Amino acid sequence: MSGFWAKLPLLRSLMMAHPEVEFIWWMDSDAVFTDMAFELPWDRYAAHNLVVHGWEAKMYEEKSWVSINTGSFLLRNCQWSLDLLHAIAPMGARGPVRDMHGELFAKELSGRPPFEADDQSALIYLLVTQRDKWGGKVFFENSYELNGFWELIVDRYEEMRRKGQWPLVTHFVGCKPCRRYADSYPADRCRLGMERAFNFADDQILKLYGFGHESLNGTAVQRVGNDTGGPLDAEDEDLRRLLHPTFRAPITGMARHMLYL
Ligand SMILES: [Mn+2]
Repeated sequence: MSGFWAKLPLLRSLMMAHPEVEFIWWMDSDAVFTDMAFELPWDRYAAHNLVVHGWEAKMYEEKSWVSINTGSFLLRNCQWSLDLLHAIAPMGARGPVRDMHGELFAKELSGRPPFEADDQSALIYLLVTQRDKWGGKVFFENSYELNGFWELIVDRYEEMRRKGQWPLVTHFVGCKPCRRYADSYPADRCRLGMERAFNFADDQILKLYGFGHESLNGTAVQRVGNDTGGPLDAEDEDLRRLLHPTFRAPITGMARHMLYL
């Protein structure tokens, strides 16, 4: 399978090769993590197998083709998920089948332009037409940006940083400057947005070392603190949240001394 459909066989292979892994997190190559301290609310998903960013009513009532986004989602490593991939895959066979399903999705899903079948539309179509079979195990997450649309985010990083509301993922949907799609965004706008997303996330790590970008629009970095020596020693709660849990135990007395060793 090619194009956006390649994720299906890849996910299947990963699930088969890693039975010890409970969840697979799919992230598109045009998506960036922009909150380095966020911890997923795993407990919330205990009874579900697929966690997508989106809105239930927008899918089942409006049948909107952007009711969910398949650029960043969680898939439980279980038979249900293998069955789901198996149910979607036939719609993506390259050639007449994929073209025919593209036309079907354009007719059945609201707002969808008539292009060849894509995995996102196929998933929505499957859920809309077979809700009883699959719907119960799908979690619609919209309490945080499991998938954040870049255009609504990249100009607001400074404001978000002030308010402490960081988007977990910034996804550059539609930034396809090499492909020259009619609906592609200007390459310069995409590139600056990506630069800003990277710098915004990078600053969260650099801060541990006492540095930060002068501006999110450029690569120049400046000193913002004096704690450049031992990031593991960081006192600041926000900084300590960035550490792997293994290193996050309360650092006092002897423990602190041992860390220095
Ligand atoms: Mn993408």
